[in-house]
Order: sequence, then structure tokens, then C-alpha cells
Amino acid sequence: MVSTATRIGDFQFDNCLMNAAGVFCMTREELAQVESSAAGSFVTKTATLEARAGNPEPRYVNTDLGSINSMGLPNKGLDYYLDYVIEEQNRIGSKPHVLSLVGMSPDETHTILKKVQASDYQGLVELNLSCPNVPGKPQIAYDFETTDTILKEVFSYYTKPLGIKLPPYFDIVHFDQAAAIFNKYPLVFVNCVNSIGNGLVIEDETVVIKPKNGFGGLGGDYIKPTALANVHAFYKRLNPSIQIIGTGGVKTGRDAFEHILCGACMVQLGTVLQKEGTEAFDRITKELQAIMAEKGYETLDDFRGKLHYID
Ligand code: IRO
Repeated sequence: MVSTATRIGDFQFDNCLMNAAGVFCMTREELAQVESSAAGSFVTKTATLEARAGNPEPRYVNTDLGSINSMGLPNKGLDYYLDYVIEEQNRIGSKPHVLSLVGMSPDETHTILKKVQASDYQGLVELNLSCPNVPGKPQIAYDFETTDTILKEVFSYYTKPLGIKLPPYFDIVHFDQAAAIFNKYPLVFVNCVNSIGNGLVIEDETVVIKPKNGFGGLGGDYIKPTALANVHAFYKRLNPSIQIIGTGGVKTGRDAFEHILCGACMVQLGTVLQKEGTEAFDRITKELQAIMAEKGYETLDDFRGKLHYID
């Protein structure tokens, strides 16, 4: 009997697959669709304190190899998502969920997290330190000093389970420096990776999305090797109490298997979910189960993090 059940901190999930923030999570209706699918959980669209309309359209385009987006953090505001996850938390038989959020400034991030701290919500929170698409705002987690300052302040008042969504890093020294900062804090998880920021896709002679003259975050096949490298780099460097969520380029059971082999305890679907809908959870779960059965693995712990190197 093969199980794809998993846990993050004290939270148990029947399945290790869930949506990635940004896909199928803007409205209650979309979140309910993920909830009723084979997914083990859902994460909400990253919320700011107030609702935002985001960038002008077209702002999300699928390509043969993945996707490019510059949504610009459109969302219905913190209260919309916070109310929903509290409602869900109180519903008998519901799964544990993840509330994604970030402020438009460090001050706003603290205002938001203090609201969540004071609320009835007891579930997981993902602080998004890696949105690439708000004009004039850098990806926070590429600035190590600011990241350290924000986390230090956060953990002076926030006592509920918290993780962070990271951008991809591309240098071994950056893995070392980032991990040294994260290891100072009682993070429950890090999620590797957000989209590869500021790619450019062109059709004929023209960019395919309108914001930022076509520059946007890449997802899908383009980013799987980078995502796997980030999952494994942080798996090797972080305190064992900090778990890894793997996100990036997962469209088959084999891709999910590779993320887990690199150390992920949960795997998120972005581009494939946007392309295929929530049926993707069922298909990819079955493909992952078939690989596990063939290899004689019964649980994720039988192979999680056990990537083989060449001697
Ligand atoms: O443009 C977005 O809304 C967006 C966000 I907040 C993010 O974290 N990652 C992404 O690719 N797009």
C-alpha cells in the first residue's frame, strides 16, 4: 500500500500535492475547487492589507515550455482570505491550509502579521518574500539584510507557524548566506521556488504580456532544474526543523518524485494547474504512486532527501 501523506510542522496532510500561490486561489470558489480535488491542501493568493487590481492585461500567458506572468499582486485583501481560512479551519473534516501574505512595505507586512497573530487562525502562514512583478519593488529575499531585518522583527511578536516563499537563487554562496539567515529563526518551512523573475517571451516581434514591457516571472519546464537545485541546496543547509516545500516545473508524477528526492515534504503545482485544472492533482498523484509502487517505496520518508550522487 502506497501513501503520499505528509506533514509540515504539526500539520498532517493526506496528500503531498497542493496548488502554488497564485494559481486557483484568488476566490473562495477556486479555493473550494482545490479543496474538493485530490490536493492535500490549498494556499491562498498572496494577500496584501487592502485589495489590489494588479497589472494591466495581458498579464499571464502559457507557452509550450511553461508560462510567463506579471500579475502584479492582484488580490481581494487580507480579510477576504483570513475570514475564509478561519471558516475552513472551523469546518469539521476540512484539511489544514496555508494563508499567503505580504505587505507593500515592511511596515504593512508587520501590520498584516499582527492581525493574523491576533486572529483565531491557527494554521500555516506563508510570507511571500519573492514577488517579482510589482513595478519598483524588488524581490525582498534577494536583499539579505532587509530579509534578516524583517524576520527578526516578525519573530519578536509572531508565535504562530510561519514559513517563507523564496525566489530561486543561482549561486552557491547565496545558498550559504540565505540559509545562515533562515537558520536563526523558528521558521516551519521554506518554499522553493517562486517564478524565475523577469524573463522575456517574444512572439514574432512582440512581447506576450503587457506589464513591464513584457518582463515577467517564468514557470513550468523552464524552471524545474533551478527549482530542484534550490530545494536540495536548502534541504542540505537548513535546520531539520525547517521543512521544504518544492515548487517549480512539476507536471508529472516523476517531477514530484524528483522534488521529494531532493528533500521536499510537500509539492506545489502552478503552471500545470493553470493549464490543466484541478484534475492535475489526481493524475499526478496516481503517477507518483505508480513510481513509488514500482520502486517498493511505501511512504515519502522512504526516499525523501535521498538523492544519489556520483562518487
Ligand atoms: O505577479 C504576481 O502576483 C506574482 C506573485 I505576488 C508571485 O509571488 N509570483 C509570481 O510569479 N507572480
